[in-house]
Amino acid sequence: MNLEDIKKALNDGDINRVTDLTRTSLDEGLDVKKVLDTLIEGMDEIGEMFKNNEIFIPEVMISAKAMHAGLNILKPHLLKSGIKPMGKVGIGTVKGDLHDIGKNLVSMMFRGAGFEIIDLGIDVPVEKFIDTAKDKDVNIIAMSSLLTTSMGAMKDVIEELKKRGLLSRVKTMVGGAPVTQNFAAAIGADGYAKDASSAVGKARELIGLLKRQK
Ligand code: B1M
Repeated sequence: MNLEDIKKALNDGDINRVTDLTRTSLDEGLDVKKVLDTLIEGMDEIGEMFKNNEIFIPEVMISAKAMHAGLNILKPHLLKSGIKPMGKVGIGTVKGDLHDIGKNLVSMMFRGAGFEIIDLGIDVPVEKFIDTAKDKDVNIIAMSSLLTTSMGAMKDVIEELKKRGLLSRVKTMVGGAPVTQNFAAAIGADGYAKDASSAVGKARELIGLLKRQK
């Protein structure tokens, strides 16, 4: 079978077809890593189209669901073949903020790109981010904020991580409509991304940095 068909089905947000094609590709003996790479490339293309305003949030959400369906088929095979996730991310919307659409979109793109995600939800207190960094072996603490009034909580998390000496093992990343690169730099975040697709690139970059530091 042609792996490009999986990308097309992903692009169409056709969950059943992505499921069937992923299953068929494995039945035909294709390498699980190759199938995974195809799904990731497909999702990267969707991210690129989203960035260029060629498609919008609903299409991305549907494709991300299709991506999950494909990944679910691959999961047991990936576990068997010992392929490790790209990295582990603890993500949440900060204290005082209940908006979760953007955070969910970013999570979906992360999952699509092969990251393992711990979704901490919304209105996440500083302590919960800290516990996640401390106990869950995450590589990145990712924070979303949609309100100018809750942005300060990102700084609180970073300062607390610093105080507890955790910044040598986790990178921090921030985003959300009112957040800017300048704000991210001012609060000492390691990374900032404007949207869900650039968030994937930034997370990959941060994981690379972390690996080089170790
Ligand atoms: Co609210 N709200 N809201 N709201 N709401 C905004 C954010 C607002 C801009 C509307 C406005 O006034 N024009 C305004 C904030 C103003 C400000 O602070 N400057 C606002 C307000 C004021 C409020 C309330 C205070 C209203 C009230 O009660 N008086 C209240 C606050 C409640 C609270 O959080 N404590 C409130 C409530 C709500 C609803 C519950 C009704 C609902 C949220 C539902 C939900 O999320 N489940 C809601 C909504 C839907 C919005 C708008 C309309 C849409 C937000 C959204 O989902 N966008 C929003 C106005 C707007 O943006 N047009 C608004 C789509 C989403 C995909 O985009 O989240 O920006 P976004 O995510 C993007 C990027 O920012 C980035 O990637 C995503 C995809 O590309 N990104 C990251 C996000 N997180 C990232 C993390 C990263 C990297 C990138 O790395 C970690």
